[in-house]
Amino acid sequence: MRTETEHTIYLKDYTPSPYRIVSVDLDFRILTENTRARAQLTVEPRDDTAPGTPLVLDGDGLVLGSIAIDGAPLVLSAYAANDDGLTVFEPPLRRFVLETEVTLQPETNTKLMGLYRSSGTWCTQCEPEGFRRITYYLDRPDNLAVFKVRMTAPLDVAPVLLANGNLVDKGDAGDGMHYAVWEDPFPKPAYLFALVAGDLGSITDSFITGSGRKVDLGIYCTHGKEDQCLWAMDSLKRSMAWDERRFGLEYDLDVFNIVAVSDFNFGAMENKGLNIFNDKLVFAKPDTATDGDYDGIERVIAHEYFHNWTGNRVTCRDWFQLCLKEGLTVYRDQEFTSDERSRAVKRISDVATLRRAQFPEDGGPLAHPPRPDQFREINNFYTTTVYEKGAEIVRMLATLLGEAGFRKGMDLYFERHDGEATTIEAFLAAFADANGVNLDQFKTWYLQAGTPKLTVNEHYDADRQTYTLKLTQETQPTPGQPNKQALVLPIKFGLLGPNGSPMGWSEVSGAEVRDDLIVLNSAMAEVTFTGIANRPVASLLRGFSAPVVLESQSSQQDQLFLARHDSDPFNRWQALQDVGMALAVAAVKGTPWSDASVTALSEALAETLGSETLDDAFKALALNIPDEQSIGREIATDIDPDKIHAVRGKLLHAVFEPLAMQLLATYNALASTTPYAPDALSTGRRSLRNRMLGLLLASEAAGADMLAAQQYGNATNMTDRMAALASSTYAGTPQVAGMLADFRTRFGGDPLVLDKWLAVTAAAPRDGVIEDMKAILADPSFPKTNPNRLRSLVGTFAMNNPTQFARADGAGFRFVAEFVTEVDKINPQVAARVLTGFRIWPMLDSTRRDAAKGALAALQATALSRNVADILTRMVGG
Ligand code: 0A1
Ligand code: ZN
Repeated sequence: MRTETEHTIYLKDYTPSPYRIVSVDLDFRILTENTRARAQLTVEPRDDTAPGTPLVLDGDGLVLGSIAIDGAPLVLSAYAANDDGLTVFEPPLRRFVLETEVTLQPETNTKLMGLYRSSGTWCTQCEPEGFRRITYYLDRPDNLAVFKVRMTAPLDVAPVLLANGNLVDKGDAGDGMHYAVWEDPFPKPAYLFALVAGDLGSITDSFITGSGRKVDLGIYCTHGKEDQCLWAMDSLKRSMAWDERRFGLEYDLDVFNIVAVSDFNFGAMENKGLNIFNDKLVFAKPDTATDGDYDGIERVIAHEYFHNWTGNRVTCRDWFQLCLKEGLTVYRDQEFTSDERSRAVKRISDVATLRRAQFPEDGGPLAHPPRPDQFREINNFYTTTVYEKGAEIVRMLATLLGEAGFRKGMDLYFERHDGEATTIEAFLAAFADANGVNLDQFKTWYLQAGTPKLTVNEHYDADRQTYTLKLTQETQPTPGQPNKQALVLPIKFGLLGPNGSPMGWSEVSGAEVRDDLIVLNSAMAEVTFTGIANRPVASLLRGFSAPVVLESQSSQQDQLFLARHDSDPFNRWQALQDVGMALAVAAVKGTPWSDASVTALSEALAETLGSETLDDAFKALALNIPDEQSIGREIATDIDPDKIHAVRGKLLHAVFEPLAMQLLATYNALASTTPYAPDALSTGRRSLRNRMLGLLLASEAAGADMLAAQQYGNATNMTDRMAALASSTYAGTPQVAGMLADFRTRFGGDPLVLDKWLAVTAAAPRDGVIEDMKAILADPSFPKTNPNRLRSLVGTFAMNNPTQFARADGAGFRFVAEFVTEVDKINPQVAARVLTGFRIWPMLDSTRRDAAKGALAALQATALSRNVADILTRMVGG
């Protein structure tokens, strides 16, 4: 494999830089043909820096124009500049100002890192290593500096000039140019730098902080989209209020701006005072955005805003500590949504996401600890393990310490580390010290990869009136970690008596048990409860209190008992999923289900649907059978996706056909007459109604296809329209082709809605989908530089179309591999991300495994970016 530079970076090699940059003065002259960036860096040696120690600055693809120290140009022999950076051989051993000038080509920057142009707007992305594509710098998060930015640009194409912090000056610069000067008083690492220059519309608002300061809020976007930014603004204001209420954290600058751009590698970025967003996470109006889009916007606006404290005020010492800011901030945004909407529903959907995305990562070739100790390409570590598993770890901490104890830890963390770049160790120390507890063993969660399996065996002794739970934990080896240690598992639980009500006990022994919490910190423990008059049914891992795979011997009868009676909504949902899963897995493995077991599940689901106490959103989640990928993961070896698809289809049919009348009645009863609103109640109502539609289609109820087509045609909002389209596509109804064609004409002009069309097209489980995608990609008008378009089509295919991606003839694998080769030359981050879809290959049957390996081998034979080469090497081993 021919790759760019081969190098691995190790956590153990971390050393502070011998020089610090304490302040930065940047001067950008932005022109349509190129941009000139002049930097004046105030540099200081450390106290212990030896004379003659060179100053080594990062740079990526920069062309140096001029260089001077304290105003005096450097002679050629005093420095060396190459593609990786700039070295000044013998800088002065005192504070000095290094001045450099480079010329940038944002127009041709398709990697979307550093300064680039998106639909005419100049914008930046610097996390993690993009600032070095703007100027020579100590591009590492532990160098905190204050930034002052001057931008000069043509007034006609860039009337709006934004950067971090506060606007301190602006004016005319002659010749049709104007300028603005922004100053950020908070020292920050370079990855939080941002600037935007363009012709943008905006909406403005303000927020009064708890201490009475007024903050000006602005959301900037393409002209004409202003009315689609209102939900984002509303979400922002609620986030600001929530962080004060829940964590006592106030916003610190006088301005908070958000800019929506069309070309962006991720979701959004928390640059200090100037968040830059992928426009799909800003724009919403009822006829083009779904409830899911509204949720996503609220969540990500909150997430980036919360970073102001967890990430910006307290940042990371090095990129190995990424989950210090990401896991914690995801936990905070999850809590925000839980407080704003339904806690149970949020928890269920987060766990579903964790299982769908993180568990396969943790159980496959790309597994890594939440805090890795080595990497070749840091961009490949913005993973669901760092984000979502990182959040689970913080959640466990909160469970173990209780809400008050957790808050004490957070307060101490900010008290100790505000204004610093720090580590996971320091984070944990704050919680340990604030609560007087030892978290040494708990820390293993950050260091160890893999999803632990928690096995539970129960025994009831009627004579002694004791009930014993034998708990065993085990984590399988992962790449580079053959031996695993026991973790601290907080297991929330309850015992249910024969009538479904909670059961108490007189004593408990065998492990640390506090009220409704068992803390398992060894490989095995036997927890015995005494004074138990009848055999209880245990509800374990309530609220999914630890990110593990729970394996218990519980019978279908016990599970359905929990589904009816558990006071924990998460476990009620889980119990129903477990029953469906057991039937599906057994059938795939050759043991068909019995009529009785299917009937029992149908009845429990009917009861759930008819409940007067459960809410619609919960019911929508409960009325389902695990998806094809979940069933595949449960089976884990020699997977045949076609078989799973077929079995699941039959199971849905068997379980839901008897309920057809109830499904239809519910569907009709939930029809809405009020205008669209994105609140939790209306969203829940729509999701239940659309689930009914999906289930009617899946059970092949007479006329369901027509009903879906009707809903598609008459929908007054995108949620209902998309739901009808997506379930019809999945079911392959006769009307699908017409619906897809209609959608394309209706919405083809709106790129974000076109993404929905691309995604449903790519997810269709039918032959011919690959040819269709090839035709779409071959169309010269398809924008191959836009990450949203590429991900909607090929990303969806690789992640969400298991039968066609993992085709036995290898056509799906080859298609994705060829796409990766091509897109890698344009945007390596997007290419690498799509490639991770292959991580399922070791679980497939041998024909498909060989086909996948063949496609990966062909890819390996080509010249690849470091991003793709890194994923590929880890994927195939080597
Ligand atoms: N810190 C951002 C994630 C992010 C990472 C890299 C990016 O560009 C390559 C952009 C955004 C977040 O957590 O939202
Ligand atoms: Zn983040």
